[in-house]
Amino acid sequence: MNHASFPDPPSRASVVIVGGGPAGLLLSQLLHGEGIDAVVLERRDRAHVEGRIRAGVLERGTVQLLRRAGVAERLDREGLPHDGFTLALDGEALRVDLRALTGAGVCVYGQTEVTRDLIAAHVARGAPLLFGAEEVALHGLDGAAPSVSFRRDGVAHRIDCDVVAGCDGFHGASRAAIPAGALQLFRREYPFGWLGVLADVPPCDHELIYGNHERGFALASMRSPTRSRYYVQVPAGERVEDWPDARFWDEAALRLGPAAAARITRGPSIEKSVAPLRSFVAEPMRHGRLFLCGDAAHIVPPTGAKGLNLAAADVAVLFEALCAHHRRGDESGLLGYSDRALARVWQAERFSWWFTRLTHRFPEMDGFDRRLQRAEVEHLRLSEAARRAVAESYVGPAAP
Ligand code: RFL
Ligand code: PHB
Repeated sequence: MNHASFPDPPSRASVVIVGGGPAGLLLSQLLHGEGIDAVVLERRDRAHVEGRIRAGVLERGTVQLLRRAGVAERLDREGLPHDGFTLALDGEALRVDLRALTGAGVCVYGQTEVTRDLIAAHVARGAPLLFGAEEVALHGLDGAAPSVSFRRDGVAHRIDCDVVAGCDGFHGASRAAIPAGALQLFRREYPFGWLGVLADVPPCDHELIYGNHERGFALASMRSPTRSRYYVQVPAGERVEDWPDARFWDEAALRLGPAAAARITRGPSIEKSVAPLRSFVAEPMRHGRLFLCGDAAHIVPPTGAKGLNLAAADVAVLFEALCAHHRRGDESGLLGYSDRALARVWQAERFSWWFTRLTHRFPEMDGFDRRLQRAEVEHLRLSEAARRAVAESYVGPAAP
């Protein structure tokens, strides 16, 4: 693969960022804006990174951070402001009015678009974003002079730095570079995944619908007024080939209930994939000079739409700490990074776990559990305080 359109690696940088997903790209963009030199090392090529379909809901804090990074021009034009969402249990709908309950809403704008905007900004500025960086290895994390080595187009490179930001996702090299004894891992695997379909059809509603049906969870989401994203819960290990479009649409319509089903426009899928569901946290999120951000440190099931927003929240905390370190030699923010980030992470873990339990069908569930799910939704219907608590978690904290 020829990656020659991007610059040759420097031999030194203040910050080496491993991973060019949203966390790594956003951190790099913010640092360059403050005149702090950073290099992003991304294993895959640009087309692959820009083609991944993932999250769709941005919290207000994430939108504000993207504005601060100077990459929100298209987001502000094309992002869809949402003031609420609907919970549909066995066809009965309950709307959670985010705006009335919290004074805030969320923005629907695909992670794919966020990533494209960030890459375009890097290219426009000529910032070092190196695709095709293979065999990334981290060195000297315990000392004051860490470095990162890698191969690109068959050539070996090494970059010396002050700090390494591990933004390389759940399967990356950064977390794996921390000695096992130095990390505590917390995890929950769920016995199901989400089968997602993207289609160029108008959404069935102007807001998202989270459906809980006897046969399992379904979600009606969107990317634009002409592009829809739907999901249905499937058993772990399900194969996409077993889900021709007609089967998918039948299942989504059934689970979302008759009112939504009547408004669903079917069309050929342009993307179809299964994502596993898990909850995962690695503590602490710092080891010496390595700072983990985003999926490298934690995973939430997508139900609460928190994965991308948590990655952005980590980046906000690390960025602030790196600025203080760079400008004033103040290390306190870096030393406190893990505790500060984890406080937010566990709030999102709690909400995502709770929302998943409320809306999914677990294999071991019996009539008692099902009645509890119904009672929980009824509780939300009856109690504005309960709805407000859900709405506050969904829109996320106000940016500091
Ligand atoms: P990412 O996006 O995984 O980016 C990590 C980047 O690091 C690269 N990389 C390496 N680079 C160099 N050397 C290595 N050894 C490397 N190993 C990996 C990868 O190629 C990649 O470019 O992590 P980041 O930046 O922390 O961003 C987090 C979000 O992407 C993630 O939380 C969400 O997308 C999670 N998620 C979803 N979240 C939602 O809120 N709603 C969703 O609908 C939703 N759907 C999803 C998802 C995550 C998925 N994954 C990870 C399988 C659907 C899927 C399929
Ligand atoms: C999506 O549009 O991909 C999406 C929306 C809300 C979620 C998860 C995924 O909770």
